[in-house]
Amino acid sequence: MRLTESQRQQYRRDGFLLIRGALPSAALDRVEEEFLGFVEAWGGRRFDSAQSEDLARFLLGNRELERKLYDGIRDFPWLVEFGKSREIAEPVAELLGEPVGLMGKIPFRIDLPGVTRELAVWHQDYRYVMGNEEIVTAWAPLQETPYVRGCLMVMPGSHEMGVLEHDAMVLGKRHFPSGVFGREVRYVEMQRGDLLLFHALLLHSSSLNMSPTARLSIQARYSALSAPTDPSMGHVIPV
Ligand SMILES: O=C(O)CCC(=O)C(=O)O
Repeated sequence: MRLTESQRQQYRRDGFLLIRGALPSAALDRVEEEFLGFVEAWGGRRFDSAQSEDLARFLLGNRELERKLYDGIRDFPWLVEFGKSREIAEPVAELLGEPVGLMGKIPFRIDLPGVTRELAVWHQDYRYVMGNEEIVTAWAPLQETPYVRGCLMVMPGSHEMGVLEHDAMVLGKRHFPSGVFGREVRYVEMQRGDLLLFHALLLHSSSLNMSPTARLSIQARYSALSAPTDPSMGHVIPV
């Protein structure tokens, strides 16, 4: 799939691009299956769907397992395979206009109902990802993610503000830039299969999962191969 000129312009102007139905169902099924396999192997219970309310309750009651899944899953090769898929890598390469690489550290988020522990408050990825300011994050939910399941929020055009100091702190450990809240905020509701690509300087935030089921998502990051990256983001894998 090639991006249209209007999609490229949108990304340049807004700092993000939502591509509906970009990801094949089979790729998402595979990730979901792997996740449920870990729940079974590490938690001793089999669930047929990651959208089961029983699963959310099971994980809410088992903090240690939730932590183990959160930290353990990011190291697996099937996440790299997912990140290398052409449905993501090709549009990213088009946006950056040159060959790109996938950064080896690929977070897999598990946001359980009502849990604020992992909430990412307003931030620019550059603060954490470093390396270079053109890095693209590909955010892919494993399920429908409307407002009530905690869709991402973005501030269109905020990437034009340059690198911001994240000078304020909340929830004991999260930093955000103060003085940015007069801007337009967009809630990006997504379906399974949709893909959100955004610029490393775009201001964005989690919102709370208020649904009865888990909100699972993958955040793969891509850099131009010619640009510097920070070693903390892992080895850059050409795609
Ligand atoms: O998924 C979320 O809620 C936040 C993700 C995020 O902020 C990021 O990937 O940079």
